[in-house]
Amino acid sequence: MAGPMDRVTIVHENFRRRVAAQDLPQGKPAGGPLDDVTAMSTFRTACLTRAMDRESRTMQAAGQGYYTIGPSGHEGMAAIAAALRPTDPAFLHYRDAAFQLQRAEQVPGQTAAWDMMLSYACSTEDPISGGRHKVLGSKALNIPPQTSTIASHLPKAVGAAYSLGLARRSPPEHKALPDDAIVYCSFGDASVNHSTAQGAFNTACWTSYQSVPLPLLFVCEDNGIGISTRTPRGWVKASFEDRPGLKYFECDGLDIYDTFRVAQEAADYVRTRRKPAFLHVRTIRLYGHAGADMALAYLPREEVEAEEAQDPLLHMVRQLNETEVLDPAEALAIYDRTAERVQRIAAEAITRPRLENAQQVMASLIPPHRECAPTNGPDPETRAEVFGSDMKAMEKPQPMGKLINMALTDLMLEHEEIVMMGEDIGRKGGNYGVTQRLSSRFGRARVIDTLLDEQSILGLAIGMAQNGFIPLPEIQFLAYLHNAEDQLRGEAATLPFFSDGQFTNPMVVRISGLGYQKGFGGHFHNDNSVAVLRDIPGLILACPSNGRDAAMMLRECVRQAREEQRLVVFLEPIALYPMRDLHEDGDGGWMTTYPASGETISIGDVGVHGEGKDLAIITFANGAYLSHQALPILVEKGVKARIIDLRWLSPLPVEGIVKALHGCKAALVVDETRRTGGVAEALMALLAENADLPHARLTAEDSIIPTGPAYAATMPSREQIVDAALALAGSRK
Ligand SMILES: Cc1ncc(C[n+]2csc(CCOP(=O)(O)OP(=O)(O)O)c2C)c(N)n1
Ligand SMILES: [Mg+2]
Repeated sequence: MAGPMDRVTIVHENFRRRVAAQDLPQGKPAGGPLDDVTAMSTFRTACLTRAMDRESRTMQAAGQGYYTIGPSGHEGMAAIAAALRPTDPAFLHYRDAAFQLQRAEQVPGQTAAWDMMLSYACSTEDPISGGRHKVLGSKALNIPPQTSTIASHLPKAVGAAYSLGLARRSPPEHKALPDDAIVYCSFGDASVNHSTAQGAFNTACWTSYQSVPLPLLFVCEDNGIGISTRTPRGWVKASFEDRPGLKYFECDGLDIYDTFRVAQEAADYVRTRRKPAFLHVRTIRLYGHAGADMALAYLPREEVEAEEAQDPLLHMVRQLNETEVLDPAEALAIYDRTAERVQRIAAEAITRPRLENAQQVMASLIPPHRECAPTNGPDPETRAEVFGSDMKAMEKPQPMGKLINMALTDLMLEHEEIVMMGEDIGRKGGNYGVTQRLSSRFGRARVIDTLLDEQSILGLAIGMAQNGFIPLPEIQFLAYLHNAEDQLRGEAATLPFFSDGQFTNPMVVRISGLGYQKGFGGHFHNDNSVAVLRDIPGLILACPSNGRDAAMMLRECVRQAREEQRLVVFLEPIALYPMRDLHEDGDGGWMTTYPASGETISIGDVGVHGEGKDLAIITFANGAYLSHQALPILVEKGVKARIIDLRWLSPLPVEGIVKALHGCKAALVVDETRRTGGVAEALMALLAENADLPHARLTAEDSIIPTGPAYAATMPSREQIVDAALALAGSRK
């Protein structure tokens, strides 16, 4: 059976033989606005792209390259790059090497082939990922690297396009994109079916339907197949030619004249109308899907050969001959010389250093610090005006929901680049009133009521962050994060990693979550699992237990996003939003006062309450509240305990915990998340490794939260805390 290498050789030999014999495929005559110089340059890029792809397979066979998913058959994308500006941010399909190489022609001083080859070789000198992955991408070319998770880059492309309108009116300090840019976003034909892609198309349409500017060019590279599954003939066109708010264009990607002409029209439409468009490009796929994939295993030989006969490079040779830009003999010479040059580049690239250890790999998990202009906050009059009657409320103890609202108000006053987005956060002020009045205080452009789609909310945030805004997206309930968590996990958290810290998307995601809501909701509103957030490298997970802490922690979270470019999740315990009392009705024991401006709680700072030495209760959120209730009961029983409120669930504040344990005889972990995968697992390991004292844990059951009277039955209660504390410390007295 023919192997993948064989098809590469066959396509190569076909090209040489057919050009030499002037046996070129039929097609529409060349015509349109593509000038001779650009046509020539497009052909050179196509030859370069093809040679790079061929070489990458040779490298892989020799153990010097590690991943091949090729651009062959998609070389016509070079003509699209030529129709755009290099300052138009491009979120690229993995087959778009031709686009990137052509864009490099528009920017002086680029060494794109060398750079890309270093990425194939996974060299530390690869200027985009530092050798971490074979990704397309370039800071100078405005191409942020993308993951291979198909369709996952579409929501942020929508976000980046949305950011342009806002940045025009209110430019953020770290604005990255010019006002007249359009956002480019490409993907395959099978990818359009992904719910993430469909969500992004829908959000783009929903936005443009309301005449909100959204200069975004979606480009579908339709090679008719996704790995081995055929896209039904006509499906892409039938699905997209008639969507509200989305203008449809189509072109033949085998014909660079047609492609350039239509791409120019489409780009012009998007740029002048500030509306999204969908450009449907016909391509073919050569050499199967990727590396080891053999198309002959699932496609009839005649089909594979029929596609190969339509090699876009052959079409280019025919067209350039027709327009008398280049005769076939010269074309062949360019093709051969390019292949030789690429071989020389590859021979050099594989000698360059590669990543060797964990430290090197991990160096870009945390983005670099960025300098920010100092802000002194608003002047007192403006502040008083914006806060209104809340200025008085500020002097008295308040429940947590109210203090978060005040902190958000102050932060938005101080940093104009903060933008909030979420379901019902604006007019309604959030399901629990936490964002009340923010919309009237700061306007609907900064407190965005989004459509109902969590992927779009996070995508909007990521795209806006890439243009210098500091987004504070809200996920209404923790249970609803999960349909969109890849936007944090696979996208936001990986961007600095795969770009060696050159592209970042700092933000603070606010999520209402955890359990204990009396009489409301069951699981969907009381999700008590944070495992999916805790193991995301580089992500900071904050979780306050009271209003004063919440306000100070939120300030630190925004600082972390703004100055350290970090991805932060701020988990707000819903049940504690309205909590006023601690021990008995009317005692107001869980209300706190608003901290003065400038007071913050740094990452890693734990809260320590009490000085008891018999026992330390290590806990957070509702667990902290219940443990505070347990304290006097324990005192009655002769056990003096202290509470260590974690505040930061990831990374865990190891040093802070160890220090706070000083002098304690035992430690009880009280964890309202599930026993399996819950925070307590990590805390028990932490105690075993770092503290020489008896320890035990009380956790939630491995259950889903019910609604009704048993709403808290699966989670730690005050009584259970008392019992567990006595069992651990009481026996030791
Ligand atoms: C979310 C996700 N699911 C599955 C895959 C595996 N996968 C990689 S490429 C691909 C097919 C994509 O086909 P298409 O969109 O037509 O792009 P093409 O490769 O044909 O250019 C699949 C299923 C993936 N990368 N991401
Ligand atoms: Mg396809």
